[in-house]
Amino acid sequence: MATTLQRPPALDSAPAGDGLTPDDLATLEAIERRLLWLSTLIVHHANNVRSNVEKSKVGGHQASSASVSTIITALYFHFLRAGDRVAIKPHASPIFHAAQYLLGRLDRRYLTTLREFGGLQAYPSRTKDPDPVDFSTGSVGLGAVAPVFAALAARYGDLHFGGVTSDRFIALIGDAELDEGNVWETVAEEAIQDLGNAVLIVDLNRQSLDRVVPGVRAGRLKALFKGAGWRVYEAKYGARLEAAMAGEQGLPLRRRIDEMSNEEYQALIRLGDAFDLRARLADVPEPVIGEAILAAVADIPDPELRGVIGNLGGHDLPRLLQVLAEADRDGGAPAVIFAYTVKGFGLPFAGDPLNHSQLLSVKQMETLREQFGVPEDDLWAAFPADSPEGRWCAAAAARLAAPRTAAAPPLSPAAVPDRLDVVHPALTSTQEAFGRTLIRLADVPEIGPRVVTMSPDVATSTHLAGWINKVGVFAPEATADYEAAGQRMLRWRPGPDGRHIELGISEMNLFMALGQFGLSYELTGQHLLPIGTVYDPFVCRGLDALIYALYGGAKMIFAGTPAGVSLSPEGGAHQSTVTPSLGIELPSLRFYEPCFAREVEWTLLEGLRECCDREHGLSTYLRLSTKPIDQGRLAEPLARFGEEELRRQVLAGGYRIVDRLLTVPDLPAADTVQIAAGGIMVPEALEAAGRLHAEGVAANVINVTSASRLYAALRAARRAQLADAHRSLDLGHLDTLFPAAERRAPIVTVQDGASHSLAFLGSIHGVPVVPLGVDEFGQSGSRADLYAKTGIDAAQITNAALLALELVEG
Ligand SMILES: Cc1ncc(C[n+]2csc(CCOP(=O)(O)OP(=O)(O)O)c2C)c(N)n1
Ligand SMILES: [Mg+2]
Repeated sequence: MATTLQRPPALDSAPAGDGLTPDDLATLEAIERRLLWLSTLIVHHANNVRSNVEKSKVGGHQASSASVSTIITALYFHFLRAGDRVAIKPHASPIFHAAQYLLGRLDRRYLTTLREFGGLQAYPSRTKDPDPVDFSTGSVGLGAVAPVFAALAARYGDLHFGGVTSDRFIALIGDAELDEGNVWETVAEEAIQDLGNAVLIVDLNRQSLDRVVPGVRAGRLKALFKGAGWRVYEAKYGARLEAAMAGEQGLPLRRRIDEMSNEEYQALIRLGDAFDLRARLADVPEPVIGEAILAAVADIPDPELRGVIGNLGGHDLPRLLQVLAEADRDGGAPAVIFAYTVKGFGLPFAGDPLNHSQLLSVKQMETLREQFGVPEDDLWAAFPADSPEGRWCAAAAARLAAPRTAAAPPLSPAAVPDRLDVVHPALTSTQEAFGRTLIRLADVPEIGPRVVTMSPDVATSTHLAGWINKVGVFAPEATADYEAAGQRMLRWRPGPDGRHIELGISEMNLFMALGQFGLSYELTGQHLLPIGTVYDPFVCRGLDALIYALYGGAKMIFAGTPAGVSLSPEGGAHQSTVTPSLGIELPSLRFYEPCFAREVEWTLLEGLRECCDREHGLSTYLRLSTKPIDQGRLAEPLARFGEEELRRQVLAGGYRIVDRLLTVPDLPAADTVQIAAGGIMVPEALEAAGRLHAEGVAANVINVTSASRLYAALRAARRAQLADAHRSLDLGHLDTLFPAAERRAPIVTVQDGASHSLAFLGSIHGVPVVPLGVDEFGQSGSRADLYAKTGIDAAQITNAALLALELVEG
């Protein structure tokens, strides 16, 4: 193993940079050393000191933390100010927490709790970590670009309401995160092009998990960013290496290092022997050039040579501070800084291709402690308050703490009305109802102005045209409407007061944007209510970003529309099947599949209420359809329950749209079958119920408006039973839908989606279920064709009901 990589002695003439004196620099370097020590110790303690009864690997990444030690120092101890929002690459969590500790923002007791239950999370978590984490990270690539969308939310909030609390958004990312396609979807997104306050800092250590990344990739990456209109900066070489490569004499050395592959460079900076190192540097096809390279390094003493050749800009504080200041000053477009670093910097395995999960041995830790001058009896020591470092940390903490703009309180859920009384035609779809409801929503005091819609190039086909005509499209500056003269269905008027954000066709970007707008209150002090639309099958295309948003605690609404095979002629590539299961299973998400226009209105308003409850509110998924529904079918249940009660039941997950006691009270309860239909399958279920009645069979039809709420009720009931065996079973709303008196009635479930999604209903009372749904890929055809083919038409629902009754009798 190579010995510890040392920083070369500074040049006497080195400029301290950004107004810093050489003493300041020495203080910052001392802070950096302590950060490096603490982050290494945090991982060491979790793996080698803390008791580990299960004997399982704990993990943690010493090398990844070390790689960003200088960047973290530059950011938290000099560059950052109050309100700045920062994403930290997942594997740098230990050094992030070490910095928070030195800044007094993390209690010392947490330093021994990395990856422990209730302790520091493996990767930075907004919701679970005890210190101020702005963006959760972990799945590489997602946290990397979240700040860009947060910057967009800040821009939007500022232009509409003024006074955001945060105006700089920074991501410190691993270079291998740039392998993830979603990063490039963000980089190329038109909507973020002029966000001069978004900065990505790439920790360019040329290593990923398994290997040194082959070739000289940085040039290609820079060109990609540049081509997409980003500002590109680099902190490539440190002052010592720059000095060696300066002028005519240094040119051969510069060329040699610039053109060298990543693999060769990594091997070079790990060579312990200066003689070998010189020989390898000079090992080029043309001897004359080799001689010139040797001449360029001739004055560098042997003990310093490796440090000079490995002296990269990402470990050179003055260079880093200078480039950060430039990126901050220039503005106009998002910026990327390529900071060249060494993975494992300052640790024995620096630059080792296999250092990702390597840990220092107990002996190596002891050597490091001595080298860094950490007191033996106080391994976790912060700096004394009256030391230069202690004073520096206190000043940095004060700078980060001073709020610049006070945030107004968020909107209250009480500001959301219960109803909007939108007038709908007698025959309309849930998707159309959604569009109409939004238009009315625009005028609701307090709430309406805070609603912002977004869509990945499907605004018109998801029925946002009316809303867009009313509220306009968001753009930082008004642009000319060249089509203004003509009569048009859609007026596209981009300007700073527009309330719809149009994104390119990237469902990833949709959910990234929804997620960050859904945290706008926490991240920018302005409360926004984001509503997105996306074709339902393509929810899966943005699923990772959706999960990321929910994991980070975002509160948002999205409509997956159109959904299912009901979309008919559009064909299999556009017909969703598995999405109801996602709606049921994703944490922090409420899923509704309304059937009638009024139900769309009620569920959308409930979703907004959730967005206003910043503490306990959840996100909301409306699965909508283009299938025309006869709204007259709602009249009877509306009259029977009364609006308030019907609304309550819709929000609780469903209601009996046909109740056998009312329709066929004389038929025996023993012959009853339950037909539970997910949202828009209600018309077919009603027709089947009519046929069954005609055959002397009693059927209830349950309009399942929210499978996720019904499943949550069942789970809660079972958990309560588990917790207290003596308590009587409380099924909550399920008891209204599936009352004890009918507990033997079998169930037919009907879903325009995977049949599995409603099959759980049988376990409420332990009865047979015949689950109908779409379990194959779709195709073009009429709705009748596809319902018949997939077995969800009225005839097959009727047959399934008869089978279900046989299963009970048998
Ligand atoms: C989406 C995703 N895939 C895979 C991983 C596993 N993984 C963790 S770190 C890593 C390599 C990261 O390399 P880089 O971003 O360059 O960071 P470094 O280790 O160099 O600090 C991988 C593949 C992950 N965390 N997320
Ligand atoms: Mg890397």
